[in-house]
Amino acid sequence: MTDHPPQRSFATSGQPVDELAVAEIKSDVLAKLRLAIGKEASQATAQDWYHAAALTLRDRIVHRWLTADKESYDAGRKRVYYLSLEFLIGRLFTDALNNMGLMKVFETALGDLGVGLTDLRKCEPDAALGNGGLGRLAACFMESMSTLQIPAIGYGIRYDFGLFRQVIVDGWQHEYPDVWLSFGNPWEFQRPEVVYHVHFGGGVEHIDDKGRARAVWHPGETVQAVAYDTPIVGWRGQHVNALRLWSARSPDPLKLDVFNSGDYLGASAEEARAEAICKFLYPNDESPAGRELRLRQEYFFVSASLQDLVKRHLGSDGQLRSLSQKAAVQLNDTHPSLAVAELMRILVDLHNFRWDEAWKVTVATLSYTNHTLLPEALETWPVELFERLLPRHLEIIYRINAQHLALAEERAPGDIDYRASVSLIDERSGRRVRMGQLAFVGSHRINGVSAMHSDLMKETVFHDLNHLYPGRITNKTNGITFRRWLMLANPKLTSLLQEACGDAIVDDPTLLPSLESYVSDSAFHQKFRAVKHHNKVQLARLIGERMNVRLDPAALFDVQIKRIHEYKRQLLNIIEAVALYQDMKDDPQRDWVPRVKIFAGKAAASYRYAKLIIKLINDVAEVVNNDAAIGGRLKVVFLADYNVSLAEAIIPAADLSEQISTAGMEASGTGNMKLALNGALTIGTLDGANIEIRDNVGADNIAIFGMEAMDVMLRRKQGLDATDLIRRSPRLARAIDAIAAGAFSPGEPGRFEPIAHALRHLDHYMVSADFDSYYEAQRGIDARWQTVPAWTRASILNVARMAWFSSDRTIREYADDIWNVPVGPIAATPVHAQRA
Ligand code: NBG
Repeated sequence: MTDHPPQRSFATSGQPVDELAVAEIKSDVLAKLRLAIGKEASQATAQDWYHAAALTLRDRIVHRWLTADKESYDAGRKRVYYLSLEFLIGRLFTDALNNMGLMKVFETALGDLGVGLTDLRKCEPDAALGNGGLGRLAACFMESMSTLQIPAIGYGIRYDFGLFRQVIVDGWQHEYPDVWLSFGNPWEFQRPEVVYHVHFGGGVEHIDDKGRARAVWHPGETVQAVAYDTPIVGWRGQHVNALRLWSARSPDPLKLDVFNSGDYLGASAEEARAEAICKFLYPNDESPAGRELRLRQEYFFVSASLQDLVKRHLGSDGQLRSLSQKAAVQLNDTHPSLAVAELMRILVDLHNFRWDEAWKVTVATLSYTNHTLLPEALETWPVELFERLLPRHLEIIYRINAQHLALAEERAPGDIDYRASVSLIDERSGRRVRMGQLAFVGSHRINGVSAMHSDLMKETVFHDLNHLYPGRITNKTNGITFRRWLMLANPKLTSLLQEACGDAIVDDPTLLPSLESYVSDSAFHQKFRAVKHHNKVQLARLIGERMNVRLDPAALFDVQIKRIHEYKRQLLNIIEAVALYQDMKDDPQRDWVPRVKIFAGKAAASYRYAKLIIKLINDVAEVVNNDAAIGGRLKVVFLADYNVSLAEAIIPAADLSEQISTAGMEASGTGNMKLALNGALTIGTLDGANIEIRDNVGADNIAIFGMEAMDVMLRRKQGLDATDLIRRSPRLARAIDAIAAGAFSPGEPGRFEPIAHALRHLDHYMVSADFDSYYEAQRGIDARWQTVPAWTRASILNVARMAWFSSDRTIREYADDIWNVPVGPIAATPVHAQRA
């Protein structure tokens, strides 16, 4: 590494460097290199340096961690347990450095050793233990809980392979395993002594225990859950919480007699079956085996986590009646819903609680966050599978359902439809357990993730449950941690904000509005634009290196980065690109605004249509990027393998943020917040948190287009064909015709026929229906871009008015309204909502 000059690129300017501290870090890193890695500096690879530096930093975090843990136990503080099958953490090194206030010291120390921090950072693999928004939200929340000094544990699964690595070959997505642990993981502590048994299968015996009926589960299979802890350090390093991830193994890893008989594979079959549970983030659920594995994952992590927290509670309180006073368990989506039945089982079967008493404790302890209204994402499981895998839990669910349906009968006597709608068992096509309903009934609070989403929950999926349990649904609009998404991702903007609003801005985002006093200051405009330009040059360089496409940093960088899904409508965006391209060819002399359309995102491996959309984007790129007739004024790029680190590179460089989901379908969005905070203007529908972004930044500083949620519902009900609509829009018709005729797939003209067909007929996602409105909004964006001061002004106002979207604000709301836990002394001033 010594041939690379150290790069100094993080927001550390202005901090004086403590020479003593630098010397200490240098000597500690060298000691780690020798003692923990077993190498001399002269032999060390970049990976070795990274590990030595990470371990040096970890030592410093551990001291705070142990202290914080002891203090919170001694004080008898209530603890939050965040149960999530996904934590999309990304890299931790610079995050932890920044929060510990050690960025400058490490940068200097490593620089003296001839090692650049930026290079080192790249040695850390992204921890991609999540799919998208839900998993990333869990990661932001973990950081905010530490920052706000809320004692908390995040519980999840330590997947051997995270979200697949996406490779684009000839425009098509291919999936490869993500081997993130191949070099070891310096952040985690294995806890071999923290092991729980998790059972599956078998049968249930009902016995008479001194006149009291008792259920005894005789399981057929047992798996061990082993804990791995990762410290999550909060801002200013005051508090550290643990992310505890479970790994699965067999209690009987090798059958020696079988091995000795020569059957080597058979000898470790049980081990393989157990380990399958933590092998992949998301087993393909197209096959019954994949679906069963998913349910096994859910129960595995719920059971281990509840055993762990019950043991903690008993350790400090000696009994479980007070559980809800010391523990708040948040269920992140329906994946941990089994916690309702499992906690009941623990209380009733193992701790002799009376049913009613156990139910009170359960409901008071649990709460549930819903992240989507899409029916396919609201999990249900066949009763038959439950019976086989979790027979006792099924009995418990039936009993919960019986009391719940009795209440329904009381509220609406004789109303069979009402009962069917609230029941925990869906009887419509085979009998299935509804996990959303289970989580709802077993929780004292159910929250949506944006104002509109929470309202829609009340009106749609949980309409009847809301009627039965009024007051339980509450809204907690998502947020993002500004430490990662502003300070780390965009050090130049951070420095400028410190200059303009004062250094305290890094502690307190409520100071952001003071930026508004610069909104007409042309000298400030210039600096602000210089920051964006710098970030765009960096991104253009990255894209040039990866994809061999040359981009002009002066062009408008138009960004859509998120999972590829029909409702997110990457299709609308790429069709607009086609129409724009055709218009440019018609009239090449016009002063078209140079635009770069940047896409990134993964499609679920089994989602063929989404993969076809990726192919279409790449095929359009191939034609448009190589057509000299448009003079390079439109470029389309699809960046492969989107992950947290790539997001950190793209977001600071974005001018325009595409948040164009079909209204009513995006629960909240968080990318929309990250992009606006970094000065991108949003073009979006009235969906999810876009609405609250508009309320905060002002309608003049965002481009809203398209149908509203109610119109969408209405149009869907009418089942209208889009043919008429397309006839009235020659521009749309021409774009679809070109795609259908193979203009972008000359080697296989029929390739995109399924897309053309969907657009022309049912148009379920309203791509055709919203096209004209979107196209107009885009031309409005062009016009605004051409008036530089107006654009800059809107961009500054976006930054200035995003304070409310800090995940610290969100976590304060959870703490007050759901968990009933105090927040620590950091940033004690409440963040004011600026909602109009
Ligand atoms: C996603 C929603 C997003 C939302 C995140 C975080 C799921 C199931 N839902 O709109 O689609 O921002 O959750 O709440 O991943």
